[in-house]
Amino acid sequence: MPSTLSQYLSQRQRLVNEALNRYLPKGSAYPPSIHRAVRYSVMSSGKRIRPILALAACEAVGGDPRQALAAACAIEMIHTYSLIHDDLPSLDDDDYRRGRPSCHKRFGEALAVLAGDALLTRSFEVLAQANGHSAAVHLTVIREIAAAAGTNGMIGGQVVDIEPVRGRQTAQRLRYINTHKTGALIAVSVKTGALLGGAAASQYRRLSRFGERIGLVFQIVDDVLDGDGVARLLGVERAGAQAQQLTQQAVLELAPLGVRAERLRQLASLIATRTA
Ligand code: GRG
Repeated sequence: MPSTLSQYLSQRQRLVNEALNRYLPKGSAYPPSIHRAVRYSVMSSGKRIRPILALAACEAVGGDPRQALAAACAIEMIHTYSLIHDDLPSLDDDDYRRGRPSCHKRFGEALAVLAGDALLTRSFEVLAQANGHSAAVHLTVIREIAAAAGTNGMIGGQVVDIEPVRGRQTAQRLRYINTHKTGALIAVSVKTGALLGGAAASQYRRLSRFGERIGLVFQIVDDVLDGDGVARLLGVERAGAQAQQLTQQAVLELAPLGVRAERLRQLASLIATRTA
C-alpha cells in the first residue's frame, strides 16, 4: 500500500474536488445567483465518502478509478442536493451545514430549493455524458442511481422518517429508514464503481452486498453519534454491536477480491469507527 489511509483520502478528495469543479457551471455563468448557490454547497468541506467508495470499488475489480470519476461526482451532487433540501425550514430547519451557514440561510429558501433541483438535474446530465463504457453498463448505472435516489431509495427513506410514528417505533421501520434514506446512496456508490470497473457478475453481487451493509452501518453509526433512531431503540451498546457485526459481514464479502480491495476494507472500518 503506497500511502497511509489519510494520504489516500486527501488525494482522492482532491481528485473528486477538481472533477466536481469541472462538472459544475462556473459561478459567473448566467444566471450567476443559482450557480453561486450550487457551488457554495458542493465546493465545501464534505468528506466525499460516496465518490471515494465508488473509485475504490472500481479499483477493487481491477478498473482505473478515472473510469468512475464522472459517475462518482454525479453521486456527490445528488448527496449535496439531499443535504440542501434536508436543511430547509420545512424539513430539518438547519442553519449550518459543513461548518458554515446552510444554503437557504446564505441564499434564501427559493434559491436553495432551486439549487437542490439544479444539482439533481446536473447529476443526470453528467451521468449521461460519461463515456468509455458500453451502452448497457452506462444505462444500468443510470438506472441504479435513479432508483437509489428515488421513492424506492433515499426519498422513500426520508418520507418514512418524517411521518409521525403511530404507536411504538419498530426495528423494522427503522431498518427501512436506514437502508433507504442513507444506505441506498452509499450502496449504489459501491455498485457504480464496480460496474464501471468491469466487475464480473459474482464480484458485482459481492460488492453490492458489501455496499448495502456499510450503507446501513453508516446510518447506525450516525444514530449512535446522535443518540437517535436505532441507538434510542436498542441502546448505544447494542446498536454499536450491530454496526460492528454488519461491518465484519461486509468485509467478508471482499475476501475473493484480495489485495485490490484493501482500500474498501479500510473505508469500511473508517465508516464503522467514525466519530463525526
Ligand atoms: C431531503 C431529498 C432529501 C433527502 C434527505 C440523506 C438525507 C435524505 C438527508 C441528509 C440528512 C442527514 C444529516 C442524514 C444523516 C446521515 C447523513 C446522510 C449524513 C451526511 O453525510 P456525510 O457525513 O456528510 O457524508 P458530508 O458533509 O461529509 O458529505
